[in-house]
Amino acid sequence: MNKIEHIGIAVKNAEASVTVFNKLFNTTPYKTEAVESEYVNTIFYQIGPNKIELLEATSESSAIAKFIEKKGEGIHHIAFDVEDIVAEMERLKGEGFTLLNDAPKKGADNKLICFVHPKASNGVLIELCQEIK
Ligand code: CMX
Repeated sequence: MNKIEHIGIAVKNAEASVTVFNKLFNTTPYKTEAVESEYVNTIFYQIGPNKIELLEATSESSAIAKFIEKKGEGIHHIAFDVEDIVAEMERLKGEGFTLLNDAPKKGADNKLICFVHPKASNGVLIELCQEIK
């Protein structure tokens, strides 16, 4: 794994949260993108070398809606940049981690992604991200 690619924060209401995070970061999002396959709206901030992704559910069946219902708003996942997502998935599988996708899928912000179940990583949901070149 190369570095943290972004940190995902689950929010109930994107519009209200953007008002807050704009003030906190003293900047505005560089991108918003709906990821229909995940039933989420995503909002990205660039803070120096770091990225923060706000996630708002667009359906009750979204993982974000379920997360907020169970745990409330807050940090949802940590995403790591990887060079070769397929190789990294194979490596993690071999180490006994449970992958939540059999194959990489298209995520927000031009990435191939795969999630790793939080039960295998001390309750932290991990996302692997490979930039689509
Ligand atoms: N971080 C830590 N723990 C989490 C979690 C998260 N983000 N989401 C759920 N959990 C917990 C649940 O609370 C549950 O805990 P308990 O067993 O103590 O009750 C446990 O993980 C397992 O829950 P589950 O019932 O097996 O599964 P859920 O229906 O809660 O789904 C998960 C959990 C991670 C499998 C599901 O959310 C998933 O597949 N996530 C990957 C996809 C995703 O998160 N998409 C949204 C973001 C998309 C994007 O970034 O673009």
